[in-house]
Amino acid sequence: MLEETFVAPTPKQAFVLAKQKYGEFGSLKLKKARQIMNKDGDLVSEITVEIDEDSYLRSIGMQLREKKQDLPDDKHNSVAKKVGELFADRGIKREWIDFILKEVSGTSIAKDEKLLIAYMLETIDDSIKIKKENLLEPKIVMLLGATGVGKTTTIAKLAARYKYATKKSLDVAIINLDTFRAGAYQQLDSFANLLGMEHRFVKSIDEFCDTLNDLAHYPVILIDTAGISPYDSNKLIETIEFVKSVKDRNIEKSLVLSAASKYDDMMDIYEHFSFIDIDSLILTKFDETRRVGDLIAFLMDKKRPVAYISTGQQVPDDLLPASREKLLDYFVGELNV
Ligand SMILES: Nc1nc2c(ncn2[C@@H]2O[C@H](COP(=O)(O)OP(=O)(O)OP(=O)(O)O)[C@@H](O)[C@H]2O)c(=O)[nH]1
Ligand SMILES: [Mg+2]
Repeated sequence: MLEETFVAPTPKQAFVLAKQKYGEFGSLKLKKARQIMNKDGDLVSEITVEIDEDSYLRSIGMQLREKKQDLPDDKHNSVAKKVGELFADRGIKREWIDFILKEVSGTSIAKDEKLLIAYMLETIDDSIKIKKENLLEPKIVMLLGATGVGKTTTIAKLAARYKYATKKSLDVAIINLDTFRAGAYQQLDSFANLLGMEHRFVKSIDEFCDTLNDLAHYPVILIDTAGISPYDSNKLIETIEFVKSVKDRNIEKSLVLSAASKYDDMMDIYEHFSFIDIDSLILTKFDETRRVGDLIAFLMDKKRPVAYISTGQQVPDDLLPASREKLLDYFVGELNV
């Protein structure tokens, strides 16, 4: 038996989600239901259902073969070992792999290489969170991250998306808090001029609050910040002060990370920014790497929703709303299966 958790506003809606996924393939058994607090402080319902192996296999479109072929144990172990190593070599954490292998141990999934890979990919897919794009919703978004990851370029791409990607076209203003880097003003100013957008350069907290008030009539405000390396506490403290100074407006804080970074570096950066509640992630430089296993492992650990994927330097084209399919596509390409 396999278990899966579904979350929705009510237990009934959560069960409907489970039925949508597995219901047509067999009966579902409810194992647990509880109320949990989501990140926005709302009470939501979480249910855990038990799915039998056949229903699971059918739901992922696999042909059922002879159930429980009596393969010798060493055959079963060698499939699990091979698939385990395949994922471990691509950066997926050993504890997670062992947990999954234990979960499927003794079932027909564990005896078939393709099925086991499909099962592991499906489980990874389930644990990656996506933030759905809404180009019609007014918002203030602040981009944060290490130096050179692509914050400013992404601000320009986002600004162009809000302004030109839908008929409704929300007016965009840009605030630049990067007081550290020479040339930071000019870089964003030339984008803003090109796109015909308001651009303000702000040097102090008072100025920041005044500017937000001044620009209150803009439905979308994008805020660029200075690149902060994990060892630069001064810049981090200044940026935290900027964030904490705004009490009456909701700012979405989005951490920009390079997809080419190593797992430990991503964890360090994420921890470094942990004083600022990060709401979403923007992943850049997908065009510069063929190895996204570290990134996938990081996303599975931190469970922060991914909002966008950047695939190159071109403004505005090289920015995509994030999707699980896209992220998994990169990873499957790397698995070479
Ligand atoms: N290949 C590639 N290059 C990118 C991508 N996004 C941004 N860049 C490039 O990365 C470099 C740095 O981009 P910026 O947008 O200035 O990065 P930043 O995070 O604002 O940098 P700082 O403000 O100095 O911290 C530029 O040459 C961009 O063109 C991407 O998705 N792929
Ligand atoms: Mg910048």
